[in-house]
Amino acid sequence: MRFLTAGESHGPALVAIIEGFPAKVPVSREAIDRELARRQHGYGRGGRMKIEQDQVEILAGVRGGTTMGSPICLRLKNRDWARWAPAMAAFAAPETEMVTIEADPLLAKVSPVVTTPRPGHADLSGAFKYGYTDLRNIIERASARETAARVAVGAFAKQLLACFGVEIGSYVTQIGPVGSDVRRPLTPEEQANVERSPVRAYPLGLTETMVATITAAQEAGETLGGIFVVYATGVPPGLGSHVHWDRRLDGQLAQALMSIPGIKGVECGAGFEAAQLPGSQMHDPIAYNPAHGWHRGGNQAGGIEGGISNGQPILLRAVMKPIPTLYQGLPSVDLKTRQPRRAGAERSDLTAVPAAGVVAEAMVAWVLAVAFQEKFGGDTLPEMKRAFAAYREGLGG
Ligand code: EPS
Repeated sequence: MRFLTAGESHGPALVAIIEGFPAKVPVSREAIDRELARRQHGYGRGGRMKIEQDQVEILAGVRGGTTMGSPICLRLKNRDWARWAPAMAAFAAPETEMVTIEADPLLAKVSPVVTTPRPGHADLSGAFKYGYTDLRNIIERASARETAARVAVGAFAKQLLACFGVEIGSYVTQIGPVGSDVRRPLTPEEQANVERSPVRAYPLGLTETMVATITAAQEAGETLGGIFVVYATGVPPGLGSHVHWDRRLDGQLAQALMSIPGIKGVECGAGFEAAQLPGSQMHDPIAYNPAHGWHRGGNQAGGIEGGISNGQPILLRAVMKPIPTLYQGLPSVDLKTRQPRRAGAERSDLTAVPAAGVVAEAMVAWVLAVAFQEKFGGDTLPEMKRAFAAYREGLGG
């Protein structure tokens, strides 16, 4: 199973193709659109989120509300394309006139041609790699707008996993200097409350201070990063493998999270705190009783040992750096003149940590769905379910 996305931030649309997704999985448009709306939400998002109202169009692979086993093709239209068409057209020579942008209190127009790279963005390294002086060619695809397509793909993975009782959630534990160290799966009720927080915070009590910190950052012309937790419950033991480096589930999950724009670090379970713990406090005691089957005395491992899921919830944390587009403009050098020049502003977010948690859920869902299909095989959901039931029975509780 694999997926690809295509699309520029201000092109006509984002598309995704999912290949190898099992047949006969019930899917709903509402479930996909709900995930897309969650990604758009969050105090500190930029003006673009006021323009877009992401809704999925299914072009192939689904019939009558179930998957068909054929490639699934999705499209998300970019409403903003209407303004950008002259600058982004596929065949006509791009217009270099300033583009009037909407929904940004500080910017009225942006230039389609950008020659001063923003420190921290893909601009300069992309310019070196692809040989451009117009950074628009890099910015458009490096934009986190692409993560909308991933969220739509992840919604398919989530719906497959739900058939096996796997649920995935996330919450923000830190924005800038405000935060807590909580890292555990939430109850469905707690997770529902997180969705009501404008910064998707847990503990909920952090919300007000986080919102105030974002507002203060805006006034200071700054941006903020933060930390989120992403978890999966109901994961059976035996996903991933110890036998090869690229089959280790924790390695796959870390790669998937690091692939989200702005992510600079990932932890599994106790993560970096493990450095300070003696072995006796790190490793989760193993217990068994006939009534409850196998269980563990903690989850410092984050649900993965030896690169294999151990039946405990999967628990991951990731840190997102502050958004690299600052209205004050960071020190840089113009690519054409090679003279010092402050990087220009693009419409952007003050912080996108709440949205990054939703994207992380999609990526975790995808990795787990692939691991499920590897373990339980099959071209159809009923085949996977039979293999899953037989495996569960073999585990003996
Ligand atoms: C984003 C869309 C983008 C940005 C943001 C996230 O749209 P626009 O450039 O039109 O405002 O708001 O992207 C970035 C912060 C970035 O650095 O790329 C989205 O859909 O998430």
